[in-house]
Amino acid sequence: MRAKKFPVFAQDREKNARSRLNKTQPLPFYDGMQKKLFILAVCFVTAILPCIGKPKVWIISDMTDKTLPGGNKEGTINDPDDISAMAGYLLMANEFETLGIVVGSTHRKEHATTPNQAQWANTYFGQAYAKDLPGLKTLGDYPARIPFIQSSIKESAERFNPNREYDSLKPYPSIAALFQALEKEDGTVNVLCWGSLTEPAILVNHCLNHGRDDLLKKTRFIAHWTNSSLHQGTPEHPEHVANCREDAKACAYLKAMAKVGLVDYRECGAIGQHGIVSGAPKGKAYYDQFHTSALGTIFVEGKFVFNGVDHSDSATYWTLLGDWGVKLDDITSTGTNDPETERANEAKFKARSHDIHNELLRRSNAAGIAHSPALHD
Ligand SMILES: [Ca+2]
Repeated sequence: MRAKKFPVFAQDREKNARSRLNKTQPLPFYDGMQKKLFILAVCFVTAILPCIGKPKVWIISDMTDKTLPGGNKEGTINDPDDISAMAGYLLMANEFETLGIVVGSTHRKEHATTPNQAQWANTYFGQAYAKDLPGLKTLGDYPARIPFIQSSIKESAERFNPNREYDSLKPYPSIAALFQALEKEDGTVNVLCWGSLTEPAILVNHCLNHGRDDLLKKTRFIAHWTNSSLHQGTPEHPEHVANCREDAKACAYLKAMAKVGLVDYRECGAIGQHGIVSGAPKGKAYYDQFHTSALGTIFVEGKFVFNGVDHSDSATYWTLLGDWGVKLDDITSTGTNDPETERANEAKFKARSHDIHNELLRRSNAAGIAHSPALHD
């Protein structure tokens, strides 16, 4: 029987070479090569580290300019908690690779004639972010800017039609942009859903009709409060919640696709509201501390109610980060949300809510400290 040949490893080759030479003599070739390899490895790690391990994020929000008058409790046509959630996200922006943020993904008819909401967001959040960026950069690798896109359904107020085949994404530039991002990216893209599910549903329909299951395999939807037996919804009708009712057919379609495993859909339930928000520090004195930075100011002024900030949609990105009470593994990928799981996740977020807010405050403080006195307006 022939003796099995084993591969000769680099260290064995070096050992053999050394034994052939004077044992105390250094090996210029190997030592030099090791140094070069070390330098190359350092360069490689330095170049790619900023992107390694950062979750890729696409956000779809129904937020709009809060100064546009309308009929909600705040007298506007905006969803105000999204503004606070977005300010918090921007304070945390070095933790993510942000691919795109869609605003105005809503069915409010008034938006047929309102100004471009991407322009509004790029000014409103963009200016605050730019102002805070020098301070934030002392904490980590924050992107130079964050791109906002206006939703394709903002003017049409269109809802999803499950009987239709969405052959072309041409009429939907914001959905086409997500499709292109999915084509380009290698890893998982996390689509955070903060309002209506029309755009995710059209994307899924389009991918399935074009045999692009490969793109759906890269997509993970993380939605807040599109199902809950405990809050707004009932055990018989957990889908009777605002974010699901906004486009009920889109919501039902996505849940059905998730149930048969065609998409990964993590349903947070109401854990942002009844975990993060309910467990938060209370009182104006605590939140006044955020006013030293531009993003901190937007965070507290977005929706300040019951002595605290409502930023419930933020549950999607705190879950994605996974170190703040609830992690992705705590939520099934099949779009379901049993009451026991929701109750347990609510308690987990509640227990860490002070830590979450203190982390936001730490970042807000760092963001504000670099402001020149002239910028404190
Ligand atoms: Ca919302």
